Amino acid sequence: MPTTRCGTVALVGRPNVGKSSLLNAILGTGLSMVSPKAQATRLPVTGIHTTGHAQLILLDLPGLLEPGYALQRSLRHLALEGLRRADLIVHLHPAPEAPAPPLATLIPDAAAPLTSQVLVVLTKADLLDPTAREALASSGAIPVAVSEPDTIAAVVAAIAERLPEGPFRHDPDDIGTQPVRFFVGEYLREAAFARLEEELPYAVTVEVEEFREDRRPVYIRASVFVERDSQKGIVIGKGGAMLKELGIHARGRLEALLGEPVYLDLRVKVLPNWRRRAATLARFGFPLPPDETS
Ligand SMILES: Nc1nc2c(ncn2[C@@H]2O[C@H](COP(=O)(O)OP(=O)(O)OP(=O)(O)O)[C@@H](O)[C@H]2O)c(=O)[nH]1
Ligand SMILES: [Mg+2]
Repeated sequence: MPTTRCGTVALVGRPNVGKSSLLNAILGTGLSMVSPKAQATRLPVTGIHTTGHAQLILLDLPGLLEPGYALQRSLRHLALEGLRRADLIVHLHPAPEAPAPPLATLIPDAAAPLTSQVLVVLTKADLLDPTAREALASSGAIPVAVSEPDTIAAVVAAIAERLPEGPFRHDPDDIGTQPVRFFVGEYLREAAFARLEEELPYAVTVEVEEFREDRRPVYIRASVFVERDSQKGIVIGKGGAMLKELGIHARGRLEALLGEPVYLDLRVKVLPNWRRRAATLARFGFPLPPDETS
């Protein structure tokens, strides 16, 4: 029997460097939400990629940033936790801003030094001109561009050879571990990031109230929360037009994931300051660091 390798791989870096895009490119499907706006990923998304004798359990983590308010402190806490439980850390940094700084400069608050190996990947390499690209190749760094399958294959190979030996932990056909229910909120937020401006997408969160997979179409009832009445008006839009657009986007993404038609029943509700309050963060599944919960 050939040796198999399997391990947890944390995708880390500043917001917007291309972590979710790399996960999707490796999986060959748009599982994780992507946005040109920073701080898109909140709860970590797990993707599984099995190739030959290696199984990569990839954690797409929130971007590391200096937190301002409670939700951001939760996201940083989630990212640090993901880092700690990884067998391998992939530090993503944009190629046009190479070289990457040492990962330690991004996490001066990590409670203990990281023991996992770190692999540096330089993203968005397609944005470099050919001379800069050549200089990068000779530096030994791993450049990647989501539009270039060869570079994705090279990253997968570099990750696979660094994983510990061990049996697969998931069915090789699985691509993720989270229920479709989780992605209802993700794809609604993806639409909000694409269609709403400035601070508004950051004020959006989603709660799924009913998920009936036994019905055709699959029936999903969810509330879209914002922080103020004025935001509620914008999310609903003139005659409900904006909410309809958000729903159409999310429905399309969910139907692709489920392979079934979906009916999405949406309401918009106001929950003042939900991003800054421990109780509302807990309700939406965002843990605060231990020093804030005591
Ligand atoms: N040109 C180019 N753009 C890319 C590439 N990879 C990602 N992007 C773009 O970079 C932006 C951010 O991508 P994401 O994958 O959402 O970045 P992220 O690191 O997950 O961001 P957060 O979740 O906010 O931390 C999006 O507009 C992507 O389309 C790439 O290889 N080339
Ligand atoms: Mg992301």
